[in-house]
Amino acid sequence: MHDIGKNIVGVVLQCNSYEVIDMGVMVPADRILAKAREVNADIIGLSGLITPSLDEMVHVAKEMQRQGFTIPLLIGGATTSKLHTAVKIEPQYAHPVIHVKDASRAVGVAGSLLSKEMKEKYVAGVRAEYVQIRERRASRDEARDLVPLTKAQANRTPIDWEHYQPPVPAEPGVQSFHDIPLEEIAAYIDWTFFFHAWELRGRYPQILDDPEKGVEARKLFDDAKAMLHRIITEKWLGAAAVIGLFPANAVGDDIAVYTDESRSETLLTFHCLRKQGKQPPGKYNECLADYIAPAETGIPDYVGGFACTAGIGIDPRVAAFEADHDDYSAIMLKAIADRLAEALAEMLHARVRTRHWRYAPDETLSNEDMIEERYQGIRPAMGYPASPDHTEKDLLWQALDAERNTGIWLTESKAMVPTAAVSGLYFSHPDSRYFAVGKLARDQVADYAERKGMPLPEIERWLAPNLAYEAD
Ligand code: B12
Repeated sequence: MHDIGKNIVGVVLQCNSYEVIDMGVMVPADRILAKAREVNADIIGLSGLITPSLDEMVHVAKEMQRQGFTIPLLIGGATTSKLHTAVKIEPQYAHPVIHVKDASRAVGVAGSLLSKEMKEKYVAGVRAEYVQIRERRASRDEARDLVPLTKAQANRTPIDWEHYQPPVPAEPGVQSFHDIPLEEIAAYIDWTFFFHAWELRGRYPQILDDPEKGVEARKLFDDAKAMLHRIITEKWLGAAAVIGLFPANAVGDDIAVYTDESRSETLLTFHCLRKQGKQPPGKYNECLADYIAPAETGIPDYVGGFACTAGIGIDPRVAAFEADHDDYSAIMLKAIADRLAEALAEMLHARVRTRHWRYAPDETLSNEDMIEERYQGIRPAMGYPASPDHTEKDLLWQALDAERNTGIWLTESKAMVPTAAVSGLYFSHPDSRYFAVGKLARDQVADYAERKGMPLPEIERWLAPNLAYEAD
């Protein structure tokens, strides 16, 4: 599951005279391998955006070994890493497996792999490095830096609930929004990330005057604005969203969402993970549930959820550009749709604070203030570092009836379709902040599996990048 990164690599390789066959997203291993045989491919490349792709890559490597492939396998994408490639993927396949950090390196790597003179030396070098990475990892006891779950729980975020009154949502329950005007959303775009998508690192607007990247940045920005104008006036894309504000209380490290204000019946429970790394004095083992009043305080609190997309109707437009061999415009459209999805999440959050939940009715923030997160409350997305478990999206979809209300659906690996989509939870407490759960010990993962009612090996697969131990 990945798009823009994969597209860019494809274009860069094509510009360097390689023939690239892009099979799209979420393609099963068998189809990839059958195609590779059919076209007699020299190299297979896989791209991964979110955690579940990592497992699929291991599966492809195993299948390549089983089916007797010998061609190199390249690994890339935002969620992949050299460490994961060395530890999990490479040992599955007896032929070269190489992690490529960005598109510019892909050309050199492909060149080395296809050159008779260079291949052997290059591959031996990478292999030796991966062996070293594995050895270092095996000798390092990651669990050593962690504290037992009970100890972490005792060092929760200190919130003085007795002297705090959680704000009551002005508009409780679920609300959906359709045909949201794109011009309203566009005002919330964070252009810095737009440039990242094109591999131009730097902050907007300074990047436009950068001595090295300025010219290219300006050209991209002009093209983006021109396309954005057409997207808006010609209605190329549709945007929809759903939000929900629910009575809730923390129950241990979970968040119980109640059916109504009587709080007698639980609609569903969100499960949270707690930071388990040893903390210095004055730092805490945070968990998102810490930001919601515990049930035993008897204080009525609330949690919110949202899902939004700005990618409705994008596929035929992208296909038309691709049919026209206009990869630049196809990537540009996807990059803008992604920006609009993020902008919509920002806009919704602002409206939730000022209108729907209304805990900050007088907030007046510029777009820059919002980008700097100078507002009260957070909106952690499932899959991001404070809530790395993608399967919790199932519960969010249930709470929001998100598929019916927005058309966004979840694939088996919990990716959202349309791809230009964002979802997450809302917390209103002024002390709530983003953090990274980081590495987890077996005691917490076992406890979490039990709370979720999910077999331990299954949740270990979903949380693989966070495990501080080798799962059985
Ligand atoms: C932009 C972005 C988005 C965009 C668009 C994503 C897209 N379509 O590509 C939007 C806003 C839609 C989005 C949404 C989400 N995102 Co997001 N997103 C990012 C972000 C900020 C940048 C990714 C990006 O586009 N980079 C620019 C491209 C050009 O770089 P790249 O993808 O790395 O690709 C380069 C290389 O990796 C390499 N490469 C890529 N593929 C290949 C393949 C081969 C063969 C080779 C050789 C090289 C190669 O070359 C590329 C060009 O140099 C990353 C964080 C980050 N800094 O990476 C998070 C990130 C990928 N997102 C993340 C998450 C969790 C999500 C959501 C699930 C959040 C949510 N609950 O809403 C959703 C999922 C969307 C879905 N449809 O399911 C996580 C994934 C973590 C994880 N472990 O799963 C990340 C890593 C953020 C984080 N730190 O936690 N996201």
